[in-house]
Amino acid sequence: MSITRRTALRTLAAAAAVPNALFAQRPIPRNAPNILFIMTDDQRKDALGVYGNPILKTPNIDRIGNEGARVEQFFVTNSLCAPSRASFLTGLYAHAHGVMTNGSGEPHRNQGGLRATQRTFVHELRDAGYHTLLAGKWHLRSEPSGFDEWVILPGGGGPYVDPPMNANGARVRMRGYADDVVGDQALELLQHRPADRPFLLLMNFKSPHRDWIPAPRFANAFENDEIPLPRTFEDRLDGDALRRARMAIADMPDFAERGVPATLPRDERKRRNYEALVKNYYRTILSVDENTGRALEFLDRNNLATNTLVLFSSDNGFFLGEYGLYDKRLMYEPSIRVPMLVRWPARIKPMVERANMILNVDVAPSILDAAGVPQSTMHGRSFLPLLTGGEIAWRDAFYYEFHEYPDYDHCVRKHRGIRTTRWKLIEYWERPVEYELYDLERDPDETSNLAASQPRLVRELKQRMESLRRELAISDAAGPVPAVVPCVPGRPAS
Ligand SMILES: [Ca+2]
Repeated sequence: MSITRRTALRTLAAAAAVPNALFAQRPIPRNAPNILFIMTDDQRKDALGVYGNPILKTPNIDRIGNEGARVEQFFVTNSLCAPSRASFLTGLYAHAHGVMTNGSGEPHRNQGGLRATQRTFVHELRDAGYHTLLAGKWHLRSEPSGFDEWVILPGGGGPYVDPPMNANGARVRMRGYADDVVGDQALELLQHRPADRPFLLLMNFKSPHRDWIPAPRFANAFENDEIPLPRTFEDRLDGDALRRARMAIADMPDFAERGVPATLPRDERKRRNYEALVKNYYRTILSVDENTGRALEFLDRNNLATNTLVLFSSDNGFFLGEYGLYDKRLMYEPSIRVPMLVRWPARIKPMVERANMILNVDVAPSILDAAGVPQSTMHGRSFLPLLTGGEIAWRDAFYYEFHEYPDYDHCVRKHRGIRTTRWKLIEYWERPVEYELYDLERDPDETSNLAASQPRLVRELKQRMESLRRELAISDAAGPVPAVVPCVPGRPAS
């Protein structure tokens, strides 16, 4: 079926609408804010003007941080699309919500979706009387649940142009550039929402994710800009785990047909791939910025801005040439740090939160806190008090985990770790077991592995990590630690 995206939504919305009152078990709290949660894809923290990017201009997204709060230390607890998105939705770590991997490859084929019984903050808000909406990338193998209306891109995002979508269970094909379609759909959902109840809208962009195809109007942006190299561009990471990982920017095939022939000498290919990657990545983010602006304008035009909580974040970060790498997964800072901008004029004065490590699992409890529907069964906790002037004790360490191995594209071994305000310990826990220890204060680029020279600190941090794992109810299977299985590069990841 090929119909215009507007007609599609109008038609499907009528079929899908279920009287929300049926679900309203609790009264809507007085002054409950509307909630607009904008999720971008693979967008690292510094890929925004408001976080100091010298080349990429993002005036619309910057508004959220300038008119609200800009969080300086926001992390994902698993730097991969589906597990991180499930953590945002549930407030839980991957082992608890069950989405350990993206669900690609044979060992993971039954994973990648939420269980039918798994509650998310969306269910809680709907039960509290919110009108709940979703437009854009979903990437969980389970269908969206808890939404009054939803329209999602296929799989991890689908094609960039004229994307097929699933609207409330019906297949439709839209017209246009994927993130413009996400913008259109989001506005359409907002326009015909019921006026008598607050809304939740998840607006999920996809274009900064591989393959980095920009909208035609941005195809030549940054053409004459010089892209500086990261300090660690020529660094080589050592150890079994990192020798296996296939994330070298020199070897990425993506730009072979876009001006970087595979026949170039490796050093030249590495630099040219880097430049093509960064420019196209930034170009896609221009679409995210423009469509974010359309949503903010909608709030302005309809006098909704004051009592709408707007959040902007990303499911994971991304290497742009650090250690000669692209992609994410690994527990280094460029991969685990993402933006978190929060605007809610009724409650949050413009501020910068620098001190506290805030996590993706904190978002669900924070949104519920803002809506007046607090709960206590999640791993994360509300960070709203940190942004509204409250004094609360906060964590000084957090746990990280990555499970998608073997993944035939990237071959990044399973690992886990602890990050404190100063130290980071990474444990590749299958045999051969490897540790990496970094002093983030003296070595923010994580270039000097101190694990061999500081065995006592490794032991202490490992104990702290174990105690965090106990708090999160994570335990290892009985029996000996398994040896790492081979990862055969080139086998297709679905
Ligand atoms: Ca992602």
